[in-house]
Amino acid sequence: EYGIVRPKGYNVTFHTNPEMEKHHFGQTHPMKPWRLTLSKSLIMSYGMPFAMDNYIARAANFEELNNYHTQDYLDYLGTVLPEPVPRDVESANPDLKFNLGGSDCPLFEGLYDYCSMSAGGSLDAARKVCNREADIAISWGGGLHHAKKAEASGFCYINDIVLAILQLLRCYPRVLYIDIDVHHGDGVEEAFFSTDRVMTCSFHKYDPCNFFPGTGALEDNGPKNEMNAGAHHAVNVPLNDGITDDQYAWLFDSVIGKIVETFRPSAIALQCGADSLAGDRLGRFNLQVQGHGQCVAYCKKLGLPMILFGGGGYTPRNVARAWSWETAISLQCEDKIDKTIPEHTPWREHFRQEELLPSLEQILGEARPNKNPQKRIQEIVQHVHEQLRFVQH
Ligand code: ZLV
Ligand code: CA
Ligand code: ZN
Repeated sequence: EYGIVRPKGYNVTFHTNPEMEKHHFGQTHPMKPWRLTLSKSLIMSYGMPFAMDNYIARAANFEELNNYHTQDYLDYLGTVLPEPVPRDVESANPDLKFNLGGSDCPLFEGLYDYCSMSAGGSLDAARKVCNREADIAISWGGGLHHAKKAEASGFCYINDIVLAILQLLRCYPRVLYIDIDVHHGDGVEEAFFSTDRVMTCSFHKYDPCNFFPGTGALEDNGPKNEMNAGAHHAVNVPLNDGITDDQYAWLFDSVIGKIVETFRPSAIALQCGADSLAGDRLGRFNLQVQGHGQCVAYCKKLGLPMILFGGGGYTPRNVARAWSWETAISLQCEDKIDKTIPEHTPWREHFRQEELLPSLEQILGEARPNKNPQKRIQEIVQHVHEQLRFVQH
């Protein structure tokens, strides 16, 4: 009815699991799997599923998770039970096993199922990109970039991105990982620290003492030892509060443009954490749906096979806006989309602001003061260009 048709000459696959969305981290926890339901319902109300191949993500099995995570960690993750009385402060128990059960990574009902479904969706996406059934594969339930080999971290238990990239490496010589979540993509950087087959690039709010996880300085570019293949293959773009669409777009294009020129990736893995949007409950940036989506549009234009992952995003209505818009960009139907949210959209009132009609683009909320001087933005680009002189593929 909206005239959204399959894009000519290429294919998009969409991987979700409605069971995943039913899990709860706890009343006060900012991570709300329900945002995935809200996103999908908006994508559906625009008629986008007609233009792509939709798959129910299967749960990843032990063997698949074990391709990165240790047996010990997975065994424990599969058997721990939610605490009958929730602990609210880490200080009550400073030595959590595998960092599980604290307030960032609580134990909840069905935790293992939730993790294996998130990983399953991203692995399915990677396989579709590998066997050329998808040019773009979307896994909004993935993007959990902080999880370590044998440790949970920052709301992430299983690193679905690492698992998906490992899959891509079976069919593509070089993979570029890009991370536009407001937090540093430390888990993915760490996993591929010593290889020159993956370049990681994270844009994030950086304040070592006051903002999680505190890593990702401009000068942290991989192993310091030049003999290590991974040297120079980690790109970090540390930012301050309040960065705007224009600055971000310029930075993104300059940095990614140079990386593509020197590293010459054969596939892209793009983590689209929506906590970099203005008005996010945990975020600090001022990005609009437009600016966030511009990153996806830029990558799509490169014409390389690509996976889109979700990630952070703590103001569910804005998460749904961004990921719907980015699904539309993937389907090349941006121009056919009515920016007023369709009448029949479930929870439509959620998107209404003041007396205005509910809009796909408009994010309400006080703009944060921009603490990123243009001079610093230029220095960052300068540093990245110098770093990439060491990279030639
Ligand atoms: O978006 O948390 O600051 C991908 C992602 O990148 C911390 N955690 C750590 C360091 C010491 N703790 C504090 C413990 C926090 C307790 C629970 C919250 C509860 C309510 C509101 C906010 C938070 C919170 N936690 C805000 N920031 C944190 C970070 C973790 C951020 C993870 C981002 C995940 C999905
Ligand atoms: Ca990031
Ligand atoms: Zn985040």
